[in-house]
Amino acid sequence: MLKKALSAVTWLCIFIVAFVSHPVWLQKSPKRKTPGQLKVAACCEEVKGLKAQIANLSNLLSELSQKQEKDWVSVVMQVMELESSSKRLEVRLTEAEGKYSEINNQIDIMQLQAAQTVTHTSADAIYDCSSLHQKNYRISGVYKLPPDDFLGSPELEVFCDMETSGGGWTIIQRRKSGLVSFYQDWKQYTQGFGSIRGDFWLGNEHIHRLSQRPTRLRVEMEDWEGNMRYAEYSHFVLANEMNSYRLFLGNYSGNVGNDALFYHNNTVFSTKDKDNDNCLDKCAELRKGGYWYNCCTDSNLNGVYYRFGEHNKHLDGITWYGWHGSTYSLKRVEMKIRPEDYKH
Ligand SMILES: [Ca+2]
Repeated sequence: MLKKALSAVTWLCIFIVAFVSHPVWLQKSPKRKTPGQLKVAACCEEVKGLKAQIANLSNLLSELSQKQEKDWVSVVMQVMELESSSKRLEVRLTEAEGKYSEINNQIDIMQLQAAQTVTHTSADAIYDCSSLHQKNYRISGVYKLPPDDFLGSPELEVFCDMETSGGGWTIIQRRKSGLVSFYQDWKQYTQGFGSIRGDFWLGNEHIHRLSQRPTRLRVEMEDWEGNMRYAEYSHFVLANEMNSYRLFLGNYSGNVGNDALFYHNNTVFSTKDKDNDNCLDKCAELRKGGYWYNCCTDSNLNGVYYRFGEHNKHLDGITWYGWHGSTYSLKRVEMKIRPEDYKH
C-alpha cells in the first residue's frame, strides 16, 4: 500500500513539474517576448526551486524504499530466527519428555530407599520387581533394589516389567540389539554382564537368589516378521553354584507351540570354560553361549545375535527349535521371573 501511494505521489509530482516547466506545449512559438514570456522568465527561479524540491523528494522516496527493504529483510531475519528457536525449543521439549519417566523412576527409587531404612520385617522387604509392584511402583524401567541385611542381599540394579500380564516381572535376560556378546565365561555368567537397558544377563548368583521362593519363568520371543510368542514355566528354580546352577522347570504354558526349554530341564549350566554338558562335544563352544546345554540344544537363547537371514548356515544363533527351527535366529528375547503366588 505504502509503495503504491508513494508511486502515485511521484507521478503527480512529475506531471506538475512537466506542466509547469513546459507550458510551451500548449502555445505557438512566440516571435517576440510578450508580458507572458516575461512572467515565465520570472517563474524560472520558482521552477528551479520546485525541481530541487522534486529531486529532494525523489531522493527521500528512494531512501524510504531502501529503508523499507532493509526493514523487510530484518523482519524476515527475525521470523527465521524465531522459527529456528522454536525448533530448538521443540527438541528440548522432546528431550525433557524423555527424561520425565526416568526422573519419575529416580523419585520412586529415592522414596523406596527412604522406606527401606525403616524396613525390618520380611513382609516389607524388597525382594524383586514384584515387591515393588505391590508397593504401587507401576512404571517399567530400571530400579535399584536396596541392599538388605535381613535378606542378606546386595544392592542390585534390575529392569522391571510392570505391564506384561499383570507386571511385577524381574527381567533376567534380554536380547534385542546384538551389541553385547553372550560368549562369556563362567565368572561373567555368575555375576552378570551387559547393559540393563539393552542386552544383558542378570547373573546366575542373582537369579539363584531370586528363585529361592516358588517362582514362575516367562520367555518372550519375537521373530523378524514382528510375530511374538511366549512360554511360561511354573516352579522355576536355579540351583546354587555348588550345584552348577542346575535348571528346574515345572509345567509349560504359552503360545509358542512347542516347548523347547524342557529338553534343558534338570541340566547344569555350561560356559566356554566349564563344559558341564551331557555330550562328548563342547556345547558351549559349538553354540557360542552360556546355557543349560544338554546334548546340545532345543533352544539357545544365549547364542550369537544374528540379523535376519545371516544365520541359516550355523547352529549357534538365538534359537527356539519348536518355533522357527535350528537355523532361524530370533530378533528379540526376554526372560523374566516373578513369584508363583504373585497377585495382581
Ligand atoms: Ca561336553
